[in-house]
This record gives sequence, C-alpha cells and structure tokens, in this order.
Amino acid sequence: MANTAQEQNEGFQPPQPMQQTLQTASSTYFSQPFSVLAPDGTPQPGIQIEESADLLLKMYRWMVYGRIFDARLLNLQRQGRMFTYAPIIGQEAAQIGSSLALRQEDWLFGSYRDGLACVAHGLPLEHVILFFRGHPKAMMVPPDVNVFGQQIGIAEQIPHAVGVAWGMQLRKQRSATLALCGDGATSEGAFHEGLNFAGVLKAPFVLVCQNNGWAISVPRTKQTASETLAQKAIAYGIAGRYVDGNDVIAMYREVRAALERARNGEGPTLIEAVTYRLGAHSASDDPKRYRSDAELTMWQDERDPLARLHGYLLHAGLWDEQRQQQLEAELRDEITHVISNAVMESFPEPEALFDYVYATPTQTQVEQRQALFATLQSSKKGVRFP
Ligand SMILES: Cc1ncc(C[n+]2csc(CCOP(=O)(O)OP(=O)(O)O)c2C)c(N)n1
Repeated sequence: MANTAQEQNEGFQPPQPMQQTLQTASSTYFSQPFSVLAPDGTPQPGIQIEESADLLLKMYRWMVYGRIFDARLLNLQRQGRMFTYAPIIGQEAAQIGSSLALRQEDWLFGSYRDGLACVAHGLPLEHVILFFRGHPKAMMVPPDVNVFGQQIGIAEQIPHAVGVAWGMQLRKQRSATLALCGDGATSEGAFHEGLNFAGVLKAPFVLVCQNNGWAISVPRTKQTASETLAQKAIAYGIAGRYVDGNDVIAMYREVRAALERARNGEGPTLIEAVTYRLGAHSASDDPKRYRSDAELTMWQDERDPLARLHGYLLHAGLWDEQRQQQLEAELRDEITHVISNAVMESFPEPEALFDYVYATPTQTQVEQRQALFATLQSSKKGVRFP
C-alpha cells in the first residue's frame, strides 16, 4: 500500500540550517534553534549548565509527572470518562521550560494541549480532567492561581493574554503574561491581532508558539511560507527567538529572559519552540493517515525531551534507576488520587452550557436553552447527556 503520509506531505524533520540569518535591532534568528543540551543530554560545546541541581530535578519531576498523567488521561477518555483529550506527549520540555520561568504573580494562558504548563503554574490537575469532561467547574480557577481557563478556540488565548498584560502595564505592576499556542495558531487572525497590539502597546507579554510539526493533519510546511515562525516577530516590531523546544533548559532560559524584558518595559517576545507531537492530535484522530512511521520513530527515538534531560542528569551524577522508580511510583499514586476525585464529579447537565455566559442571560440565550431542552426531551436519550 502506498504511504499516503509521505506522498502528500513533506513531513516534519528537525530544522535544517536556515538559508539566511535574519537580523533586526531586537532579534537574531540563528541558523539553528538555540539549544543547551544536545539530544543525547550532553551540553552543547561552550555552554555551561548554570541551573541549580534543585531546579533541574524539579524540571524533570514535572516532565515525568506530565508523561504519566497524559497516558492516564488518554485512558480515561478511552473508558468514556472524558469526552475528548489532546495528548501532550513530546511537548513536556516546551511546556515545563516555559511554565517554570514564570513568577507566581505572572499569568499563564494556554490551550487545550497545555495542561502540563497550567498544572506546573498552580492549576490543580482536577481542572484539566474536568475541562475534558466538559464541566464548567474546570473554568472556576482558584483565586490564588494565575492561570486562565484552557482555551479551545485556536489562538483566542493570545488577545486575552495581551489584554491582561496591557492592564498590568496600566496599573504599573511589575509582572507579565505568557501565552502558549501551536503552529496552526499562527494562521489565525487572533494571533496577528494579539501580536500587533502587543507590539504597539509594548505590553509585558511573551508568546511561546509550540511548533509541533502538525496542526491536526496540516504539516508546518503548508501552514506558512515563512522559513521560521519566530521570524514573524519582525513584522510586529517585537523580539523573536528560535529555540529547541525539546530542550527544557534552553526553553527555560529563553522564556525567563523574555519575561524579564517584558517586566522591564522592553516589550514582548515571540518564541518559536521547535518540538513534536508524539501522540495523536486528539482522542478522535488517527495520525497514521497523514504522517509516516519513520518520522514518528525518529522524533521518538532521537529527540525525546525526557530522555534528553534524563541523559544530562545521569551524566551529572544527579540521577539513578532507583530514584527513577521511586519517582514514578510516587507520581502514579498522586495522579491516581486526583483522578479518583475528579471522576466522582458527575457530568454536567446540558443546560450548564448556558449557565456562566452572562450574569443575566439574554433573551436569545433563554430561547436557545428552551430549544435545546425540547430537542433533548424528544430524543431517545431524554434530557441527559451523553
Ligand atoms: C478558531 C478555531 N478554528 C478551528 C478549530 C478546530 N481546530 C482544533 S485543533 C486545530 C489545529 C490546531 O493546531 P495547532 O495550532 O498547531 O495546535 P496543536 O493542536 O498542534 O497543539 C483546529 C484547526 C478551533 N478549535 N478553533
């Protein structure tokens, strides 16, 4: 049988050296994404690891936590306990490097795939589960947690985050906002509108675009003719950075520096994190229909972000097999406990769809609610969902 994935698409390979180096006053786009660790976990020539052992172990713990809960949540969906799920596997370094670079007072805005970043900035894991159970409680973020509810509309979190950053600037707060998005989001109006406002207002805002190779079945090469996504920063007059998104230390350094510039009034940054979605787009996607096994195997075997940090920790004498087993056992217990509580929460009634849109529903909403109720009542399933 013909390999349709290879016939239709160029696929997604690690970046080749760029044909040109673009330079503006604020940005340099190196020919390769910035990285601190080579894929085998050894430091790149001439680079010192300045991060403390505590920080590196914290990064690793969070990445393992993400890898474990991601597999468990996909299983929950398969068991019918969540409506859908968007796997994170492969993007742990991009999300953890970004999230751990935040200060507590900074705000994080992520999409449906950014649950790990959200949890590492304080969102209880229960909220991620409730989000995929379609429960309104997912959006009721605890008051001391600076994480906006996960966004399902592509790129919509970007103008939200820019608006909050502008508010911080007007209130003269020394804090910033960080939004995460995917490569497909760069083709949405909200991406351009958000970055344009951010640039004009010099808002304390950082956008990490996780270029994971694919927007469902659309490869990065068909998304845009730009050589990199980072270079789009030039058009908005903001800083741009091109970073190896599977290198948690590189991500942490670049996002932390960008947030610091933002808080200092030096303007926003667009960071392209080159990574790869090792899983399916969502629980209802079959990636074998559009991407080759060889591509997946290459990223899995040679570019796994967990293996990279694990390699460094071993090399630095900070890790061993016994600690690995202890950590996994501990995290599995912790995650099992959270899942048991979250699945006790009943599925919301269909009308909950309308409950938190406006404090006082509009006439249109009242009519839509009645129409939905009538339709469900006349269906075989009655008024319950699913
Ligand atoms: C505004 C909007 N348009 C279309 C969709 C349907 N949709 C869901 S995911 C997706 C692809 C997104 O790709 P990307 O931004 O690269 O993020 P990824 O899923 O790879 O993390 C699309 C088009 C949507 N959710 N929102």
